[in-house]
Amino acid sequence: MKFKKLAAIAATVVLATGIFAGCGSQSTSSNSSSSSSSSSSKKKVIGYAQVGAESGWRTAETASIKEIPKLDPNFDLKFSDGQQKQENQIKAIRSFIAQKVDIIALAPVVETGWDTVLKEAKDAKIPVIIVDRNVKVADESLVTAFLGSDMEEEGRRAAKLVIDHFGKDAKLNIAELQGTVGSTAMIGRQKGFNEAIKDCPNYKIVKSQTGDFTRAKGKEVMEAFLKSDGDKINVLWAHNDDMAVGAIQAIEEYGKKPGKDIFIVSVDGIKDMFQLMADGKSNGIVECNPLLGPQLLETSKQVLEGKLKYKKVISKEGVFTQEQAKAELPNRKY
Ligand code: GYE
Repeated sequence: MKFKKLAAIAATVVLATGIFAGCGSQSTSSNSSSSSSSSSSKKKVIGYAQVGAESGWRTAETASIKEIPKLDPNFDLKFSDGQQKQENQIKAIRSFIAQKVDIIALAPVVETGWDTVLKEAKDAKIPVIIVDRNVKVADESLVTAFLGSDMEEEGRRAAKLVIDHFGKDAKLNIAELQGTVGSTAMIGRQKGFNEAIKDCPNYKIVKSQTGDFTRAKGKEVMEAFLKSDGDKINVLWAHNDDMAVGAIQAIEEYGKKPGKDIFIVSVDGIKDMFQLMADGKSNGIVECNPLLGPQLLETSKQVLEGKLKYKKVISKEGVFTQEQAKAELPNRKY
């Protein structure tokens, strides 16, 4: 009885980005081929319902997922790009069910609205692994495992970069570029940041709007912020790097110096942002790990063998200041 209960409790493990980045091709592929190369059985198929191609982070994640068949020739991948639309992702899942894939992996664009289609997957006895952002479902048995980041923690870390620089008592007017509304990445980062600045009586979020995680919208929204409150804003908090990259262009076009006149923090850690930070145009990056392919492969194997170790695997991620940017740039893998 006790044993059963223990086994049923979802375990959470924290793993280092470095481990995944390093273990990538060699160790994962050699392990797996030795364990199942003798059989001539059919390849296992993972159906991946991706969000879209909205950001540098996403491009890196897609590339990492597409590595799976190279890491382990016993696996095939069916990949669908949802173009940031939930209805496309639902269609993709239904098509994976019809094709009888072995595993469905979903990077959900938003958190809610998945109950029906995930129940269909469960009824078809196809395990579902949620990757990157999370889902909110009434019946937790619809989800076999989750791999991704702690988005609230990322928001808290972004706030800490600001607090460490200015101090708790500074008077700040903060402009916030939100990610896709309703996504875990947006909800969690906003919540974490706002909680962390609660003890800073003079920090004010004066502007807050979504830029949908893209460079183009980040630029457009920042232009509008500057037009109405240009001389007031002294901090930009962007839920991802790409929106910050767009906003930096807008700030320069407006005639201000990004990284100096406006202190900038963002989440992800893509190379372009590290370069801008090394150039003095941004001030802080909270890392978010997109290199989830090797982990998805490993978790899929465990699920298919009935040996799932952890229901939740949270990536371990770093924080970088402007002073660290130059030294870190050559190490970036995405
Ligand atoms: O931060 C952003 C992307 O869900 C963690 O989505 C992901 C976020 C990432 O578009 O750049």
